[in-house]
Amino acid sequence: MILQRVLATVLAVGLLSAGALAAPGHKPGEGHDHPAETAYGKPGDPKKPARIVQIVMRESDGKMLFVPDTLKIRKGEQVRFQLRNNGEVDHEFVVATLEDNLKHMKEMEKNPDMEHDDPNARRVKPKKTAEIVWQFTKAGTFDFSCLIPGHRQSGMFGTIVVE
Ligand SMILES: [Cu+2]
Repeated sequence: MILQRVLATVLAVGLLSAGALAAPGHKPGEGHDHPAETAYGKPGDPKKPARIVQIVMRESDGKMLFVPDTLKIRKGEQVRFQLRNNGEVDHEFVVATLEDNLKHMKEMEKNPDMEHDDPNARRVKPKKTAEIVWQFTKAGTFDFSCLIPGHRQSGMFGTIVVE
């Protein structure tokens, strides 16, 4: 009977999925064991020691800026970015490759209300603070930017040299 065969298949598939869920290291509801490694490093471990780098976001005379806007980091170093928005409007801190950030900036221009929930990005309200812990596992020159439309063009970007 066709119906019986279909039921048998559904049952078999059901058992396979249950087996996959029970596989070691992939317990349902648990976080991912291996944070995504990117070209510019990976999400840090907040429980491990980190170098503290304070970054202020603000506006000044029609410009928008990060202070400081150049950082030197040792390869392998974990950094706790302490972000503080001293400005009058929302700002973002997004660390990535320059290429990724420029691409992302174009997407934000098309979709200004885009919300981020990424380990490499934080949005900070005026007079508020936020943190990102990031480990720079690869040498290179990377970018940090505010990708709210118009902000990067107003000067809101910086450079991270990892060596
Ligand atoms: Cu901004």
